[in-house]
Amino acid sequence: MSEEKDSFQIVNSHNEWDPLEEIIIGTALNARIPSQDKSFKALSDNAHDLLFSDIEGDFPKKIIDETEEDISILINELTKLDIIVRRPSQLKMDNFKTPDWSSDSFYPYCPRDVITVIGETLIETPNVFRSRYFETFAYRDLFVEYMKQGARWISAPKPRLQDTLYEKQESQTLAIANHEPVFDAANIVRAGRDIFYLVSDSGNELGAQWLQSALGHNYQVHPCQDLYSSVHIDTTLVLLRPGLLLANPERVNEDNLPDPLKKWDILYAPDMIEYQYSELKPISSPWLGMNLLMLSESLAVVDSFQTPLIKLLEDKGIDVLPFTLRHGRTLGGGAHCITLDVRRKGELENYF
Ligand code: ABU
Repeated sequence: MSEEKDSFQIVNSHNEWDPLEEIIIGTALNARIPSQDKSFKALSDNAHDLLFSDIEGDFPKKIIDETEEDISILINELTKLDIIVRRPSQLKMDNFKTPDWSSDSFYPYCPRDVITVIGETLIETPNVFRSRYFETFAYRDLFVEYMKQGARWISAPKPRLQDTLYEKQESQTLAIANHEPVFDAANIVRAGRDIFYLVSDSGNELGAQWLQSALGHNYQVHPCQDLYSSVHIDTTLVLLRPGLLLANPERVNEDNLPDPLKKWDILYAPDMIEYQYSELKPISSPWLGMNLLMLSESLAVVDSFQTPLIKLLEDKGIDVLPFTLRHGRTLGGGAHCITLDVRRKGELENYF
């Protein structure tokens, strides 16, 4: 066996920008808004610039079909670049129970929310939404396959998600309490040994502590406070390449920027081009337009509607692969959300 073969890892991704080799893209099939998930309501009620869907149950077939059509165009483009694309299985659970509550399921459209890859390890995260409790089942066949080929695969302790987690006290700004670790994987962005973790309605401080304990001394998890209180980090801070980040001007400023990132150059995103393709209320804020996916340090998949952003990136030497995802905001995920990079060419490094 050659040396290169010996060091090959089927799962290997240390940051947001190394050259991409294999990726999972979620599916819109069976997309639905759960009707029994009380946690969904608690987070919606606390959200500021995030609108939650007014529908309950299945999304219209047209939205699902058009989204799968848009995704297949992206798959085609990525395949031309020799990037391997994998898809989850379908998932639909009308009713499931734990000892404490019952719910129906969300949909495996955003692998970025429920799984993270840190180095050679796939981590299933302890998600905040009850309806997403079993969502990683859609990826199980893939993960068994990756594990058989040498990947590490772990899951965070299953949270109980009892009512008390969502009972907001007066002193509390966030929708969730802090008595057990909970976080969505999309609360994280990775820069080698440094992991930035958004403390928000979709990730509490104990979640950051659990992640640090699981990753050990080779990594530093930086809990980011007072940055954005609703869900997920990937419409707030986008790491483009070592030394360069894209920031949401409505949420990020010099004071709340995590300390290590103060040394990097910051591009503030221009105003987003707002669009609403269907008559349905979107789940995501207009800032989903900056939810981009780096294929390498010099190539990004970006929402095709965002022409000012595309120009800004091109001026910085980043080429753009425009991606039209007509119902991205309606279904709640852009290019970063609906993907999970499984393998990038690169090693664990220190960027600070
Ligand atoms: N996962 C991105 C959702 C956050 C937002 O809509 O701003």
